[in-house]
Amino acid sequence: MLTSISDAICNGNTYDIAELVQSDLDAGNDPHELLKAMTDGLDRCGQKFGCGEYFLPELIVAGEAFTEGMNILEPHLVGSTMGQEGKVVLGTVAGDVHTIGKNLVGFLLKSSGFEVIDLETDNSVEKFVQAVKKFQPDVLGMSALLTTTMEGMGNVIKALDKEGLRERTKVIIGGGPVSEKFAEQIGADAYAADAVEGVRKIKELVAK
Ligand code: B1M
Repeated sequence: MLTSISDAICNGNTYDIAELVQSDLDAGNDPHELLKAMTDGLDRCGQKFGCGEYFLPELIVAGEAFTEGMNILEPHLVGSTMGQEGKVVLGTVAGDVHTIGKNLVGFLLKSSGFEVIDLETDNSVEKFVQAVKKFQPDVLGMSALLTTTMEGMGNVIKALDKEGLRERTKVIIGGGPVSEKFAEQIGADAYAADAVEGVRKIKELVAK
């Protein structure tokens, strides 16, 4: 059944995905395994897009199918929402509308007791800086999925520095094209390869 879920995402089957997820949950499958299968489906869709087998419409419906599936799955993944571990401002950088990874990070943070201010997608340097001024988070988290948008992260860090906000705001970055090395280059405090690592590193940053 997990294969069907992965295939439904990869094939952008927005009609059946909710029912498939629900019936797997009813059958007692681990929600985290279902999430893995859904993410695997997206990865395969991305590979097909990368090699020219799929085109933009396929990418769009795969993203929609993932969101439909998450609507059913999310309540089953939630852990404790109690407690205030800290405040995180989260968003994707300018020109980037990939929401799914960022949403997973935000979701796990909330489940771990963090307050999350989600700036959603396509945030300019100015928008990030204004949000840091307004909300005074412990951590700013930025996500980028495109090699053409990742450079925006460095610009945000420079702007925070210029505004005197860098000292009190830790910065973590994530997303497909970025790496530990890139994080070092642009002066971020941390990099995370996935959402679970993201939450762990944010906890470490807040504890420092
Ligand atoms: Co896009 N897309 N896309 N896309 N898309 C990729 C990223 C791509 C790799 C596909 C490919 O070519 N194989 C490619 C990027 C190539 C590159 O730059 N290197 C690509 C492209 C080219 C594009 C367009 C330019 C296509 C076009 O128009 N010609 C276009 C750009 C749009 C824009 O942003 N301006 C585009 C559009 C789209 C859709 C809108 C159709 C759709 C997104 C829908 C949505 O998000 N609501 C989409 C999708 C679905 C994908 C793929 C298939 C899946 C992305 C995803 O959600 N993955 C993707 C291929 C792939 O990644 N395999 C692809 C699942 C998600 C859970 O993983 O986001 O990596 P990810 O997040 C992970 C980690 O990276 C990490 O944790 C998450 C969970 O473990 N993480 C963080 C992420 N952010 C973090 C932040 C943290 C910590 C960890 O701390 C703050």
